[in-house]
Amino acid sequence: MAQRTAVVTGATGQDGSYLSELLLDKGYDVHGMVRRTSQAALGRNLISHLIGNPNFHIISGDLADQGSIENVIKEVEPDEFYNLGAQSFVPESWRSPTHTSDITGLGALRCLEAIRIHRPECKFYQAGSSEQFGKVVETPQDENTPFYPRSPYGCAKVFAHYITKNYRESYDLHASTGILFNHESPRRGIEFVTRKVTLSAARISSGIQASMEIGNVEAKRDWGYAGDYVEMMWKMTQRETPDDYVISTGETYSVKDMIDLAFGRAGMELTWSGEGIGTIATDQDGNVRVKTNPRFFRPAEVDILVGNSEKASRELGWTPKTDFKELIFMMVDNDMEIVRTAIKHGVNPPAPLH
Ligand code: NAP
Ligand code: G4F
Repeated sequence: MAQRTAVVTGATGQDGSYLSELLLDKGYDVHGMVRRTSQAALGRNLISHLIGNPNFHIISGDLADQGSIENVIKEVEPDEFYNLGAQSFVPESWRSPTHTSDITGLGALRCLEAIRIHRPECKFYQAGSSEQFGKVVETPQDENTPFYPRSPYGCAKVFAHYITKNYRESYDLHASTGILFNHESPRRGIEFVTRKVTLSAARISSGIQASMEIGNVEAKRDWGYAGDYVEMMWKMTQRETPDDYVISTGETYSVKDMIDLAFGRAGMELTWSGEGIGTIATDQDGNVRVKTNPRFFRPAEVDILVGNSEKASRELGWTPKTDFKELIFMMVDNDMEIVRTAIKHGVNPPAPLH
């Protein structure tokens, strides 16, 4: 079989880096579509280890720019196209709603248009989100659960979902959406809650930070490991028939549960008191280690997410391999190592943003 070629948008992100590795392992020629402005964003470089691999290429393109995506398609002539690029941080979507709608929503349409015009045989994967379920109307959520997005980000993903389905039905494109529930890893951006917590736990246990400020600790999420989830993206494009699939673990935990696990791993047993914006947690020595700050609460919250991925289990052979505890321990251990190494070399360890 001839070597297959894939384009990955969002290649510099968490999922894009894992998916690029997976496709390279499978023998693909991989083209990571990268926007000009991202070159050295905050020192986060998740794909430096892939540069130099003869089958990995960086190609310039921006989801805001139709022409650039068409050029990518014409130049690469891909067999598969994975649209993982997005403005993916929910709070930022209230601060930049039109930008988020443009990149996260219209960006998907631009990719579909480019494929429809120049490469209709190319298979397309859209990175959908459990944020589409938002203020959930049933629990657990599956492919038939109605959407009720709660943020400009969620609205943009709902648009991307339906436009993908419409291009599938209107033009017979092989276009699928994976409705992925939260998935994390040591490569997670430091603005997302799991990484903010694991990095803070590492910094506090090393004595370089006193406490962590946080938002709503009662919110519940269905958290999985990103390294497990990217394989399902590939499996969707390998199906004879394109379709939409929920990918989730089926278990839900609160932010508070996650903080307890992470801080416990870093040697701090927390006791919680107060509620809402008055919530605090102290360690075994009576030090306040966690306090809430209204700045981290959202204009509208998604209170609980938990997925039912029976369809993916049946049709794609999906079983999550990494459980919640293993995931959080993996992230804390990684951040402890990062903090230790930085201190040893006399440089400032990374600090959580937002
Ligand atoms: P991430 O780490 O935030 O990565 C987002 C990627 O999008 C980055 O590579 C970023 O590039 C790129 N991007 C942003 N604006 C762009 C633009 N204008 N043109 C081209 N690329 C652009 O996100 P992730 O966690 O890997 O998530 C991957 C996808 O899955 C996203 O679409 C996200 O919305 C979706 N999703 C994620 C989860 C999750 O829990 N992780 C769950 C459901 C859905 P820069 O380096 O230039 O910023
Ligand atoms: O980690 P988060 O910022 O992720 P969120 O909003 O669930 O979105 C992530 O998962 C989606 C899939 O469902 C993706 F589509 C999306 O791209 C992204 O990857 O927040 C998780 C929860 C929220 O309920 C938030 O209110 O944690 C709560 N939280 C409490 N304190 C906080 C904080 N979140 C952040 N980021 N920072 C806090 O200080």
